[in-house]
Amino acid sequence: MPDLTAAARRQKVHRTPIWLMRQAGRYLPEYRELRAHHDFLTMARTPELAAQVTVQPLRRFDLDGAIVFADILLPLDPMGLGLSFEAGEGPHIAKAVETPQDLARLREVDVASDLGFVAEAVRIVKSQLPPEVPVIGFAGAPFTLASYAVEGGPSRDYRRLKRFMWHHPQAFADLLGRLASLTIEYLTLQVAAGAGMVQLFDSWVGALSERDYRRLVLPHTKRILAAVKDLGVPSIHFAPLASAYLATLKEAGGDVIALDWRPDIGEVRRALGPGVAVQGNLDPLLLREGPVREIEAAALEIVGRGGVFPGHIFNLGHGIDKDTPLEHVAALIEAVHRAPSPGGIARL
Ligand code: 1CP
Repeated sequence: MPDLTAAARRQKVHRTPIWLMRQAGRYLPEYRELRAHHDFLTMARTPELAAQVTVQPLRRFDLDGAIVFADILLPLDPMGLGLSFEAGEGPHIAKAVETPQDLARLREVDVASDLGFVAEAVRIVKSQLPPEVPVIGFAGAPFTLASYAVEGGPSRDYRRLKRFMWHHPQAFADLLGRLASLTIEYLTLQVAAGAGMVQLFDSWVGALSERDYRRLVLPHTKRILAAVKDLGVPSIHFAPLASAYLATLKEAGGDVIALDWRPDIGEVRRALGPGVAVQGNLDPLLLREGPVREIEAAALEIVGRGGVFPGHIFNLGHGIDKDTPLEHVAALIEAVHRAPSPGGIARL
């Protein structure tokens, strides 16, 4: 079994596996070169280009997994919300959900035809990589997807979404329920195409109180992660800033909980116990700024503290910054692979 999936299942590994969120992206000159000729959505929707970008970081670095090049927002477009990416401004949703009545106009997505290009990219990548490097499929979680659907783009405080949630709890539940059903079908499609594990990105859910998270979001996340379990692949649940209520996140049922860079990974593992794996948790800004000896020292400590039980996947606490020097990435991967881990590793 590849080290990445073994770690997700809390089994012994040869060395601590590492991959980086946003590893296929703008810090790579070969990505920028390709991107100069194609807009982002064209790249994501053309399987050959998406596959090429997915394997770019693997050609350079000894990474343990390949995350398919796509975006969590892609499913919103076939729902009829109108997705575009404006240069330098991030995503834009043209037909945002403003009232409960707006839910009636949302289209039923047929994942095989509307999002089949992602499955095709997974198939191509899988055929190009050795079996010890799994393809990581992914999707946005319902709350984070709903944040774009309701806010119309990035938001500082999610005020519209929270207002919608508190004033129209039934419509909010309907919206999250629809997004959860779509996400289950979308992840099923990616696994059928060859994804060996999946990550669910709930990037902005940490804006919620524990109370609202538990009442209004957790049931939907639970349903998705249970469905992924039935597919037979491990799941990673990324909910940065929600580490304020880690025990509640654990109830969602993912095999791996992904941490941002704030909590001490050793304390988190002791609090959660040996029954769940953990991913993380280097500060992406440290990887960008360096110096290399500080990156290496932090990596060594994270591997040591994260490895108190089997089941640690090394990653950053959030996506890699576009201005990160390539030498820093290379040094980090080497340091993680070399580092001794107390409980997680048997040199097989
Ligand atoms: O200009 C460009 O080249 C586009 C930049 C870009 C890239 C490279 C965007 C726009 N998306 C992506 C790819 C992407 N997005 C991947 C590919 C695989 C990899 O990790 O290498 C993944 C997993 C995502 C996931 C994603 N998209 C998230 C969740 C992860 C996170 O950072 O929390 C979110 C929130 C998005 C939305 C999105 N897409 C793009 C941008 C700039 C954003 C964020 C906008 C915002 O701040 O709200």
